[in-house]
Amino acid sequence: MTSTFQKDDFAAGFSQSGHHSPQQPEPASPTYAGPLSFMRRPYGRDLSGVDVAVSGVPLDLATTYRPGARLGPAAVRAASVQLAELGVYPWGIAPLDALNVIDYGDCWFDAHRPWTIRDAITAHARTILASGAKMLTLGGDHYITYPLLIAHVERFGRPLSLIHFDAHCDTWPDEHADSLNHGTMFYKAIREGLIDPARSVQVGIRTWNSDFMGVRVLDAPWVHRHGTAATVEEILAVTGDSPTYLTFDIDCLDPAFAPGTGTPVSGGLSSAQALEIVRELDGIQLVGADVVEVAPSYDHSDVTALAAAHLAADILYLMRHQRPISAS
Ligand SMILES: [Mn+2]
Repeated sequence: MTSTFQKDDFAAGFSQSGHHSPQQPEPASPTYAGPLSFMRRPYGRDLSGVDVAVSGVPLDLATTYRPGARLGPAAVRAASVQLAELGVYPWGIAPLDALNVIDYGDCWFDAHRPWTIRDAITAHARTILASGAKMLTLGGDHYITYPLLIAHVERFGRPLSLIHFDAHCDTWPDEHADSLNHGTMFYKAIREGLIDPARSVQVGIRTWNSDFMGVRVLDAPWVHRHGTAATVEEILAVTGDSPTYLTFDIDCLDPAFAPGTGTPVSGGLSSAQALEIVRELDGIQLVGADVVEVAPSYDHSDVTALAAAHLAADILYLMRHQRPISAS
C-alpha cells in the first residue's frame, strides 16, 4: 500500500503560504483553517524541481518510555501553519520564495510487521533523495534517524557529521542490528561508519553514559554556563565544512518548554536558546535534517508542537542557500 496523496489533491484549494504571493492564486485559507500541510506547502509526490521535501515518519514503536510520537508529524504540521502567514522572523527574507518546498506526506510502513520498518523508512528516503531534493523529516520517535542516515550516506557518502540536539546521547550499546530502539541508533550509526564521531557534536545532553564514543558532548549545563554563542562556535569547530546531518530531538528542550514528548528530562534548553543556536548555524553544509519525538498526547496548548514547528522552519531556512553537495 502506498500513500493516497495525489499531486493536485490540495493544489486548488489554498495558497502555498498564508500571505498572498503573485505565484499563488486566491483563495488563501484563513490561518485557523484549511489543509494542514507543513508551512502550507503543497502536498504532493512529484519531486521534479523540488529543493526540499518535508515528510513525516509516524513511528513510535521504538520508544523506551511513553509512546505517542506517531502523532507528532500531524501536530507539528498543524502548529506550523500559522508560521506561514507572515514573513519569516528574523531572517528578513522570504526563503520559501527561493526554495521549492513540498509536503510529501507521510512514510508508509507496516506497523504490524515491525521487522520491515527500517527498510521501509530507508526506501522512503531513497526515493526522495534520488530526485535531488533534500529531506526535512518530522518524527516519529528518534529511531527514524537511523534508516534516514542509511539513505543519506548512500546519497552523500560516508561518514557524515552529525549535529544532534537531545537530552539523551542515544549511543547506548546495542548489539542487535535489527532492534527497534530509540536509544541506541547512534551506537549503530557510529559502529557502521554512517557518522564520524570526531566530526559530530551532541547538544543539551543530561543523561549518563559511560562512553560517548568520541562524540563532542556539549551537555545542557555546559550550554547554560557558556551561552549560545559559545555553543555555536563549538558546533562549527567540530563539523567544519563537512556534509552534515542535523537531528533535533524535541526533548533537548526542558519539559517546561516541551512537555509533549516521550522521555522528558529536567534541566534542558529553552526554546529561545535552541532557536538562537539553530539560526546561527547558517554556514554548515546541511544534507538533511529531522525534528523528532513530539508526542502531542502529553502536550499542553500545543507548546511542544509549536516549538518543534519553529525549529523545523528555521532548519528548513538553513537549507536555502547551501552550495550543491555532489553525490557519492
Ligand atoms: Mn531524547
